[in-house]
Amino acid sequence: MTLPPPPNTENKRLKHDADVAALQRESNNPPPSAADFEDCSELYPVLYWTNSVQDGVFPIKPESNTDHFDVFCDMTTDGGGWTVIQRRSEGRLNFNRRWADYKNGFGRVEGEHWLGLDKIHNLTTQDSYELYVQLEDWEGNVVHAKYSTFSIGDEGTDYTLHIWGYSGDANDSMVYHNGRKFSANDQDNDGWSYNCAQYYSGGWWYNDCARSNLNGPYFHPEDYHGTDTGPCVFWRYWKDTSYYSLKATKMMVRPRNFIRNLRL
Ligand SMILES: [Ca+2]
Repeated sequence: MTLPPPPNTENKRLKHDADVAALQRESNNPPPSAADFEDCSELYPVLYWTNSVQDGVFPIKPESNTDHFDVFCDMTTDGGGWTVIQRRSEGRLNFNRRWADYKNGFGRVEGEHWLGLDKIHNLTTQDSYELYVQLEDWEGNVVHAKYSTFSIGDEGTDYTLHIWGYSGDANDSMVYHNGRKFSANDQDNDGWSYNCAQYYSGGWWYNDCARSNLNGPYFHPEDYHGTDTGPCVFWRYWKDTSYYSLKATKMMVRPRNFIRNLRL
């Protein structure tokens, strides 16, 4: 059973043990896990070798990023190797934010957060990426929507969304936004005469507004009364309505060939 070494650690493996020991003594050298992985999928084999496959926070550095940064890695869902880019789970984090916040990211990666459009762009353009959207309702049901193609352009394109190739059991509610620019409450790039992000609250790739908005306002069931309450965290074609406010959401990405290329 031959395992492919991760990038950079490969070079270090070529050295003799003594050299490795000397390398470890270099105090300014970051640990091999710190900066050498372009995403969670590259980290997955390392965890596998050390019998420590589990979800958690790890530092990564996509090709285009100059520094590494922490992300939450989902190493257990659908084969693992997923880099989480969005998560809602309890409604404590405000998602009604300006463009700059969506660009740079907000929240804490170990909990509710938005990773940031620049980072999502750098991640999803270094290879062919897929997207996994996991949704949970208030009755304990969990469904997913998987897209075989997912990337977003850079800020010069207003982070234009490229998404298609749906599979799953949540029903597609996102290809409607394919080709659309990102909008936030202070930047209207949508196809509506008013500002979708102001109406629906939360940045998204609005078309003529929403068939889905996972960044909408979060409600517990006792506080939500359908159209009387209004926009929420929704995925229209799962519940066949835009007025069911979801309990939990998770969006995550990995290279499309991850499973095929994985030789464990
Ligand atoms: Ca508009």
